[in-house]
Amino acid sequence: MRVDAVTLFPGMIDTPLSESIVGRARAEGYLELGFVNPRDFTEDRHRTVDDKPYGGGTGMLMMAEPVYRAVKKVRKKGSFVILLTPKGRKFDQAAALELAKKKHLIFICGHYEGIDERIVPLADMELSIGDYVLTGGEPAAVAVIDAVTRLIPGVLKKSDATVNETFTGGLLEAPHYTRPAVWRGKKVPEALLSGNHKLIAEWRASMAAKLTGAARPDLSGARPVKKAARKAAK
Ligand code: 6GU
Repeated sequence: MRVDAVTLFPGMIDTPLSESIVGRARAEGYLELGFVNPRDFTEDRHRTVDDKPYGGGTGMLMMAEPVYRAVKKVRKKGSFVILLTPKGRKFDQAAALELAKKKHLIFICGHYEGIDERIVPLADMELSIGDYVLTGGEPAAVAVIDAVTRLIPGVLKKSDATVNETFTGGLLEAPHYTRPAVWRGKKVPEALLSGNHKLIAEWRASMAAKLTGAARPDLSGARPVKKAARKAAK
């Protein structure tokens, strides 16, 4: 997959996505990540990318033209353009699965108070990563690119790692344990030590249902639980 980020601060995306699994996916060619800086598409002496909002108000806005030119530079037939904004659709695993099917993603990252509203029609989708305010779209781009990259076939060595996981089935995952079997007096649940695959699968399914009902009753796979039971499970 090819991904281009339109950003004034490419290092905010490039650096965190150079480590660990995504860093390896880039090195191995599963993900080609490029950057295009609106500042390189200005024509004035100061390379101005922002200006004061019409009508007054605090902060600065990114101007439409440098962003438009930056997008135009990388956009091809079949590109899917995503504007990162707290006003967008809430990003979730279903959205990650949708985006993982695309050949080329372009992320437009606003900074300061945002971007001139007239660039909105450039985007195929507006996306937010949650109900809080970031300094810009860059940390959101990192989260979205990370979630999408791990879904590219071949990036995770065990492909069922993305089938059974948290959220894909609308449920949180059952808890995981590794050695030692007893750690500071705390035991690993008996079922997991049994070697009985059917019993283990049943234990995990039951724990996933219980945990989701208690911690995230809003998730699609959750079964309703009484408030008291939710409290007791915490
Ligand atoms: Cl995509 N951008 C900004 N600036 N803040 C956010 C966000 C995006 N998603 C959540 N908060």
